[in-house]
Amino acid sequence: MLTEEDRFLFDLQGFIKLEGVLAPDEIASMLRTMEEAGIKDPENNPNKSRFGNFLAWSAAYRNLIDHPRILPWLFELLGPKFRLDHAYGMAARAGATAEGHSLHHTSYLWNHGCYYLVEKGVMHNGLIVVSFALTDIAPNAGGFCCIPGTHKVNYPMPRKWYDLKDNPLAKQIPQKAGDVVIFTEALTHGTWPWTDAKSERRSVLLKYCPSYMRWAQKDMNAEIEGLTPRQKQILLGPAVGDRDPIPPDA
Ligand SMILES: O=C(O)CCC(=O)C(=O)O
Repeated sequence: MLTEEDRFLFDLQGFIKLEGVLAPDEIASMLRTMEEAGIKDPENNPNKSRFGNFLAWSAAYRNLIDHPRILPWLFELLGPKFRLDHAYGMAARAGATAEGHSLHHTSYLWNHGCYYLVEKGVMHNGLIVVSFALTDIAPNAGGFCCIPGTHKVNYPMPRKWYDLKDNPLAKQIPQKAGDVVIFTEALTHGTWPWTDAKSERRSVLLKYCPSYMRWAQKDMNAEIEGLTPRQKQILLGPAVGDRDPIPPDA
């Protein structure tokens, strides 16, 4: 159940940070699995350092799809019929190609894929991102950044504020390993280059949308071994009709 505070903060900022969603032993085993899968030589360029297919790695990864701390947020932000559209991981280390993923998206122009609106007290979103940190993201280390509040601006953002360099509006959001940041894709956001030489970034991002929508070129693979019936349902392709609500308890 979301609290009054949760709703207020998400509406105000366009994102929310949930602390301690994953336990240290879960994280350690997920990082081991990731290492075994060969994700160990990241570049500090999100276009090179993104990796996929992690849902096939283990039940710990698959269980992120309908994690009990996250599900109430998905129902609140997307309603009872939503789907997992795509998912990828981010790996970064300092000293590699120092490029970030520049700030993108704004709610100023209606974008059918990533909107944020509140109608009669209910939030509606085009795409919701759930970002699980598997390693610490220290203040100013790099990683996810955004301009809070831009998911509901009414005027175009001056061009200069899309640039991450010396941007007084952009905020980097620190996370501890196990914390989750949920944000609406309508928020102006991006990836700050990773500068922390003492640690590397390992995060996995799951992106959900209403059941009628698809962002990716193709559906997620719902034939991965080990998915529960509810997880399979969340991975279904887009449809308006003939779609059951996701069961809150499974
Ligand atoms: O976590 C990040 O680095 C931000 C990723 C991003 O820009 C996105 O999901 O579109």
